[in-house]
Amino acid sequence: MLHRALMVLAALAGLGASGSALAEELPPGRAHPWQLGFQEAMTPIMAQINDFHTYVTAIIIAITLFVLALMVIVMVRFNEKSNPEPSRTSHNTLLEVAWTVIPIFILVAIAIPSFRLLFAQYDFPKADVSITATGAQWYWIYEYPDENISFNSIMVPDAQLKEGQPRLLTVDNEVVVPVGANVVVSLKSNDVIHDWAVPSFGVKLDAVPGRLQQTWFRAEKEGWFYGQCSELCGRNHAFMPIAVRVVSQDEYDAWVAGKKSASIDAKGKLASARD
Ligand SMILES: [Cu+2]
Repeated sequence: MLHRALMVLAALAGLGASGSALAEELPPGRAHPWQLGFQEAMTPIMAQINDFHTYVTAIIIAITLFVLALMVIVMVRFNEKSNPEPSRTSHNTLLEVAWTVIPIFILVAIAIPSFRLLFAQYDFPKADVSITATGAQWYWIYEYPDENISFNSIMVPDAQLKEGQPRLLTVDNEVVVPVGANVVVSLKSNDVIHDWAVPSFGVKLDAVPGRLQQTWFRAEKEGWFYGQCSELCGRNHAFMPIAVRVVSQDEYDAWVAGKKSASIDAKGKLASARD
């Protein structure tokens, strides 16, 4: 029996391995065909979420196998044929203490790392970059209050996608952040509840009208990372993706300078149009 269970586990592990082989075809920061588990962790928080998930899954598997083994023993050894004279035992103090105390230990063993993770998620480091993200129907408005930059981020329709741009995830203006920087994202909403979620960053927080919420991430790899609005917010809920481009500090400074001069240009044009 144990042998068979091990074979099933080995087969599942094989599936996982083939899933990660497929994963290598695409860059990190997005879901892959036939993917099992979470997206690859790009922030320390997501790495911690991954570890916690593996840890709890191991506990669940152990408990499930234990209960399965007990059931099989009962079926084989205590059926009518093999055990015609049932015992009249109704009490076993040691067993009763054990089935009360052992689950308490298991719960404590889950609770401690769970609280540690919860504190890490809400323990904001000093922000290197502050961003305000506002959910709107159906796009995101981003502001960099320290840099005086603001722009809308709208999904690029299929017909306008360029080579290599992922469908339903590409936006016209992506969030740009420097690699290794602590980014604090303040979230609000213009209309209904949206949700700013980037799986590979381990970030998922509701944008609630009339309420300011905050989350943070520190991306440790350069590249493009994607997420989507994760709250059923209306007709175009599925079409308000979140794209984050993580770049080097120099590239980030250049991007900030470019955005600033673009907004000054736009203001200049507006002023001259008024004259
Ligand atoms: Cu939404």
